[in-house]
Amino acid sequence: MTIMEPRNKRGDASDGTIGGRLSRFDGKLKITGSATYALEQPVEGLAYAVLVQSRIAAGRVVQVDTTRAEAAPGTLLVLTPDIDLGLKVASDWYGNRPDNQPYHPLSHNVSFNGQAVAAVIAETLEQATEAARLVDITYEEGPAFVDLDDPEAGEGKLLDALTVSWGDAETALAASAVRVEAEYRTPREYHVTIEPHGLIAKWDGDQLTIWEPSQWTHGMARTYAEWYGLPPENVRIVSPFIGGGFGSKATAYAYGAVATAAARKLGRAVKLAVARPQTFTAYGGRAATRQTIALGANADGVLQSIVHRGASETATYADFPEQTNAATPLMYAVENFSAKHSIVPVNTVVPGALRAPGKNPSAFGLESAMDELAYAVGIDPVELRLRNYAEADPQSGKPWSTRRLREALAEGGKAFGWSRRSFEPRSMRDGRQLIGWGVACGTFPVLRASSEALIRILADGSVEVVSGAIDMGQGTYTILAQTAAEVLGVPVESINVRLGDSSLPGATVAGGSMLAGAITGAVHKAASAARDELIELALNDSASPFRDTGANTLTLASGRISVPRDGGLSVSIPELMTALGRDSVETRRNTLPDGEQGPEGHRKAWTTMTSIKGPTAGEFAMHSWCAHFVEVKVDEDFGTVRVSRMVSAFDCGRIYNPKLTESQWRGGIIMGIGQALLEEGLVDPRNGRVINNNLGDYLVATNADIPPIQVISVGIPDLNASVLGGKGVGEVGIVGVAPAIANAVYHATGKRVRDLPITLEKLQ
Ligand code: MCN
Ligand code: MOS
Repeated sequence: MTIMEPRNKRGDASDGTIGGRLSRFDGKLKITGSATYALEQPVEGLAYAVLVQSRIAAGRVVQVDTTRAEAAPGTLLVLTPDIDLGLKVASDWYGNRPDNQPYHPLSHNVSFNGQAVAAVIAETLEQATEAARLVDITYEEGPAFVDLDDPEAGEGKLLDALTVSWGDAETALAASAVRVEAEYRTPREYHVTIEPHGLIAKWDGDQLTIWEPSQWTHGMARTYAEWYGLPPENVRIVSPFIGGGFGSKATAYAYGAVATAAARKLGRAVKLAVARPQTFTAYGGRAATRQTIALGANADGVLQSIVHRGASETATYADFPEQTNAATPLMYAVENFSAKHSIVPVNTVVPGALRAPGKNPSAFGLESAMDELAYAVGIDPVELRLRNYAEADPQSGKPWSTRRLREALAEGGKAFGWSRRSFEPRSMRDGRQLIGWGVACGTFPVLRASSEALIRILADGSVEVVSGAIDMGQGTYTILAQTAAEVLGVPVESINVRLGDSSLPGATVAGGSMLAGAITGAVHKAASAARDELIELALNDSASPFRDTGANTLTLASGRISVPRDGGLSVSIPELMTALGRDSVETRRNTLPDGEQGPEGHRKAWTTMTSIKGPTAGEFAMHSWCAHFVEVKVDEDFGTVRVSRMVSAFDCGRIYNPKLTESQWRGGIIMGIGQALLEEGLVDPRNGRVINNNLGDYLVATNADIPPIQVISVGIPDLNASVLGGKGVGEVGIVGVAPAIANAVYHATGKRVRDLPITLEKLQ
């Protein structure tokens, strides 16, 4: 899908380059309803699939009686675990694949309440919904653990790869003059994207087309292809617009296998919309976590030791660690350190990545603990953080590539008015409202991956930018147009960006806050090559009007090619293309390292996580940083907490589009406010069912919960982090918000809430 309307009325040419504050090109299409989402694709002859989810937490499906469902009007097919779908297990994110193992998305083994166990396909959605109700399933129930704290679930599995230690943490802790130790907890949390999940699947022979919202068209296409034993190019994922993903739309799930298998069996296109309640178990949200942090410091608050023990829940059938010690070793200089993380299998769908996985709960623990230490020592929480400032990465020992966290604390604190804060809890009030001011820091690693892009300069002077990367609202369309406009010297209005299709050039996942860096790098490279080629043609082609100018160099600006001297020849791109007799100049470039060239290397790079480089892969430690300053008002009588003001300062390197970046930061902060005060997946202890599985009962922050949020950029270009000097933006905003709020609530009330969300009963 080409965004045909990149016309930003306020945008002039200078605004259209990198650093310009353009509005999102897709914004108007989305809010006016003209963006066609996956499930709105007009596909002929659709049949409708509805999932049947298990009602027990653990056990076996012993019998599925489909008689009543099959007899219902409109039923075309009922899929059960007894019907062989002929699928094979696909490889994991790193491309590892067990040999020839069969895969059935509807299993006899039930590992969690809400697991897909059957599906009905019918002529209409209503008929399929009714027939799904008539599928009679007999279960044999087994024992289930539904809670991270179930004593039967045990201590879990210690993950050696997540153990971090240096010095002698236990001894140094025992010898420390000041010690604080506490347990911090976060509940199950969910993505609740406004666009729910689902797909339309259509087979043409052995070609499979899937319209499905996707954070990673190439990665998801690989999974589908492997399920069906097809060459990768036979599967096409189409995903031009996405109504939010937050980590939940990066992989293909069981329901995708159900819909594609049903479409193949029926020889008809099938639409499967995962209903909102089903989204709570059709894929995993953020795992519940608990962690104990002990900080040892001297009397001046200088850290001597950190001892950290954390655990997160996982599924009984697969592992996903929500790493509680992801931020702990990075934030502060400390000579003695020990952190371990375990996963505890319970009967849940396997948890998944949700905006800033790991870093988020990790920062909740550490940044709450630092506030506790500030009060134990009796020094200001900002001052405490500065006294323990890490001048290099304490874990890897490498220098920071850039780390402007000191500046973030200074600028954020200044804008907030932190110096006017009184230290004592319960010392600030506004009538019956207790006022509290809290601070906390956050971080997110710079991950790097390769991508590919195609640039086409057309005869009419317009330019196409083409990639299989996606835009789920974060701004990819817009920043790629800005990148191409800058390199090619054409107005941003004449650039069309085409994204969201696995048949287009390869791109890494829109995850780990790395897509912007990866794909602007590829577009920059392809556009530079296109510019060079155009100038080369202008200088050397026998039909070029520049042949007689004697020029040996030309410039490309404002859509014109010119001899760079006063009065020198200047022609527009269309004039030149006409003279040259060309329809287009086309370049395709990738940013793969040499070892990953060749078709297999390409495929691996785009479709697996193997080529992703971590924050310390090179000479430096590279991360984004932030400092959040929060004011809360707590009603003394009712215990209700409102966030009344926020200032957050960020170091994300160079910012490609400040307007979009500010939205990203605010979006993360708003999710953080919801996490701090509202969000909590509630599980019925009797049967493992997610009770609040809808937008009415699973509370997320709404406009009324959100105060003015000032965001400040303190970053400087970091050319180690990416070609254009930017670091990741999309996730860091949420990291540290919840502890900043918890710290503000402590300052307001004198009550330390260590388990999220901070609800009024915890303040009684
Ligand atoms: N950007 C910038 N300058 C930079 C880096 C980024 O201007 N130096 C801006 C650009 O507008 C870019 C956006 O920030 O499009 C995000 O860039 P980046 O940090 O690279 O993140 P990704 O493009 O990889 O997007 C994924 C990231 C993640 S992992 C989650 S989770 C998340 C997020 O983005 N989910 C989102 N932001 C979201 N925003 C929306 N609207 N919806 C989601 O589901
Ligand atoms: Mo983001 S949770 O890495 O998609």
